[in-house]
Amino acid sequence: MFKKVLIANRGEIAVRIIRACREMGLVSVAVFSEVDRAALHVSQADEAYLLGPAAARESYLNVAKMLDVARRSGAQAIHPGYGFLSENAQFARACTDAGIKFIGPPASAMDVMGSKTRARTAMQAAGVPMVPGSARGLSLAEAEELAAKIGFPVMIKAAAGGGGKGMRLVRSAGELKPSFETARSEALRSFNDEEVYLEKLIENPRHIEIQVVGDEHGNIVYLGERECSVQRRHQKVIEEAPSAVVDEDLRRRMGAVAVQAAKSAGYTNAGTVEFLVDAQRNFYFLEMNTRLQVEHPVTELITGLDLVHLQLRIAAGEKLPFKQEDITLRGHAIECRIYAEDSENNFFPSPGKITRLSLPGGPGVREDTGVYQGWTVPLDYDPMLSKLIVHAADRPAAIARMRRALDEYFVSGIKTNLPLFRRILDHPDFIAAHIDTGFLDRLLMEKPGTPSAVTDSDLPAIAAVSAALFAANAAQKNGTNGKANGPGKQAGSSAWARAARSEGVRNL
Ligand code: MV4
Repeated sequence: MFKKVLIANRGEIAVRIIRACREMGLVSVAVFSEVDRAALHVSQADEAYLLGPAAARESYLNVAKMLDVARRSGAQAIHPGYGFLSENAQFARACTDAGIKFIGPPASAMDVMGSKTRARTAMQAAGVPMVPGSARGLSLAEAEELAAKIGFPVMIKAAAGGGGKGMRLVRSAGELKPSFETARSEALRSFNDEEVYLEKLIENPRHIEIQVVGDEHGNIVYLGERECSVQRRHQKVIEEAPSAVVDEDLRRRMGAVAVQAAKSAGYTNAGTVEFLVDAQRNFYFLEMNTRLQVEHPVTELITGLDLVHLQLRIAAGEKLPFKQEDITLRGHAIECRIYAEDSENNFFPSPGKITRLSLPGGPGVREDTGVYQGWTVPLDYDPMLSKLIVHAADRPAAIARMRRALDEYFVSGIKTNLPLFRRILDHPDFIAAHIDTGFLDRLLMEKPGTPSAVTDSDLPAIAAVSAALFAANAAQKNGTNGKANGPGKQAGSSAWARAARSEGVRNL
């Protein structure tokens, strides 16, 4: 085992990896940009080195500077976290060339999965079920011919894309040419690679992914699935494990396919195979993420495993300490990604100083945070502040626990998307697990009580409802609702009320 690990990242994931290093007796080396001098990960690590200015190109994305810190600090391994350099095969190669262990898959596996067409070609050869479409890049004429064959609607996707970038939905033959041309030029502009390919559209799919982990001795195991359908603009908002639509049989089949996909790419370490799942529960390979993912904690909670410990052990050459049949899933876990975005105002970014921060705790609550009270959130990076994760016996209990934890969560100074989670967790479709990738957009279209929808003729009804609510609330406060533990108990103790109390406001 190496003794010193450089964490080439910032924020909550850097803190997460530093914690694993500490638990394993490894010395952790943090890196930081000029705006991150006072960041949490810097104070938590054993050592910290300045990379350069805030701009990621001059700091967290700078290969030469990162390797220079590795050399100066004497780190024998680099954990890239997620984002930044984590899926950069050239960086992985540069680490290897410099005699430093890259904690992740081999660069060759990153190359295969980094190109969606290379991945599709490899997965097709391995017999992995895929969305009907082309395995390689197409000309316009080829795209027109294929679309006519598989039928509209289709998706045009950039080979170098992923995560929703460089994608075009084409509903009919007439739209194909202009969409193809915009997709191509967008791909060229964004990825410096104009290769595009075509797939049949899967309408309103679920996004379900399988966690895999493989050692460097040929053993690969799947660790169940994560349901990641609750997303907005390709940014995940809530993830959970297990998925309500995946039964044991489907899990075994998706798991076997994910292991097959990983094996055929020569994959090692932790990775995720993403699938689209349609309403009939058919599943299709989408892409493979060659990194530790943001949402890995939900898998950790239901498997009882520590994925970062495993990553470090695998990178050090150890064998997986378990076999597939040793993996059992226990209970249900949900993660909410807390962003510095005002969900009540078009998700407007809200950087600034966190003047008050009170985090939830108690049974089954985990909070992976990269911030602290007094920290000024810079606007230079991703706006995710922390992840709130809960674990409970089953899905309803996990939802109840998450609602309770959200009630305990208090942030001031910046706006966050915390109010959105209360809406999601109270939504009948979420409660019934009727979620697909369109769920959150649909929820955001619903505007209960929009003032513009109110007319004068509604006023008497509004007055009547208000009076009824007032009376019911007063009855609950007086304990006359007959319930010792009903929702009325919460009425006097919202996070806002607690904040006001702690600031000396009386009678709340
Ligand atoms: C699709 C699709 C439907 N049909 N491909 C979006 C991200 C990128 N990785 C792939 N994406 C999609 N590909 C076919 N053939 C729908 C999506 C999609 C989506 C996928 C996963 C999670 C959220 C999504 C939101 C919108 C669209």
